Amino acid sequence: MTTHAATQTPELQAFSKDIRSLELSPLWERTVSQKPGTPCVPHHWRWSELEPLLLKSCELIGKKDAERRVLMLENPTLRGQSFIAQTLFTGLQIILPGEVATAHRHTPNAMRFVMKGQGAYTSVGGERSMMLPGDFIVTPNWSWHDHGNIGTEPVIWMDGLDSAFTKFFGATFREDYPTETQPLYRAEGTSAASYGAALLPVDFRPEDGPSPLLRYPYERTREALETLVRNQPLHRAHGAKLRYANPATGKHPFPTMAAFMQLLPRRFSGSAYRTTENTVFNVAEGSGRVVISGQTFDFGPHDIFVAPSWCDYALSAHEDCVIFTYTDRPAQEATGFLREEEL
Ligand code: GTQ
Ligand code: FE2
Repeated sequence: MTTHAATQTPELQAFSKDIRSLELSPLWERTVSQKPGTPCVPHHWRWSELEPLLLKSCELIGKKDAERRVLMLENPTLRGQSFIAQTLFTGLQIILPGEVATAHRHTPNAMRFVMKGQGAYTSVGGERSMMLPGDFIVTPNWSWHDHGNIGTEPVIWMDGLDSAFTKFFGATFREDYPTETQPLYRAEGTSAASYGAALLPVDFRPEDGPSPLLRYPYERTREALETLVRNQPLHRAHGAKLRYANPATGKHPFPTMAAFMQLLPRRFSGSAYRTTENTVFNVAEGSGRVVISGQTFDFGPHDIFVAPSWCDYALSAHEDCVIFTYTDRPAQEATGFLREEEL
């Protein structure tokens, strides 16, 4: 890299100092990084530590104390700032039997990845969807949403939001719904019937934006990957990997966030890869190892780890692994910033 250090004459020093009082700064003295990557670091959260803490939080925080019982996963470099990487929010939400997480809406888009427990539902835009482990669920921005647990066990899921984008743009808005839950005016399964069978309503005109399909059931994702692993060569770095698509457009489920599921067969040893995407991993099944920027993390089911932009990573599987990921890829594709390489 070339740097053009200006000769520091007394006159130039005085000049640089003087202009500061006018809120000006000389580009030739700037120190901000002009390289890929961010100050964020790779990090691993173990389920064995997360689950007891989530259960403990239920004793300490009642549903009346918090509209959502969520533990945020923060990058060690972003303490107190709510984000797991510069562009992504990750929270773990727990809801006990009988509880309701009241209806609201906000400009950030949200996704859920269900980790443990049955009996919870989410209502989005007048339609209720049950949430089963491994399901990927879409909450389009500005749509009313409330959650509830009508089962008999705690339910835990991961929330992924693009609130870093709304914060960056100064475009964060939120509203409470006037009542605890929203009225339901579409039968459960309507979104799946309309958009989830590789069919579309006859008068439907696709529009860019979040996916109209609200729930992507794990069963179908798992089966698709299983078939591909048996019948197709594996990608050197990613094994068998599929991306969740907006069925109306073929694009990503959100304008800002992409989501993926991959299957790494037992003993798979992936090659190294890096991308300018910030990537959050959630292990649906299996155990293995990931090396991110030289740091080794041995992971098991429900562990979460983050690979910030341009950190190289390599995945390997001790047993069959199914791994959910989400990233800021669509935003980087739209801007032309995205770069990736196999190493
Ligand atoms: O469930 O609506 O983790 O609004 C953060 C913000 C969850 C939610 C989060 C939210 C929600
Ligand atoms: Fe929300």
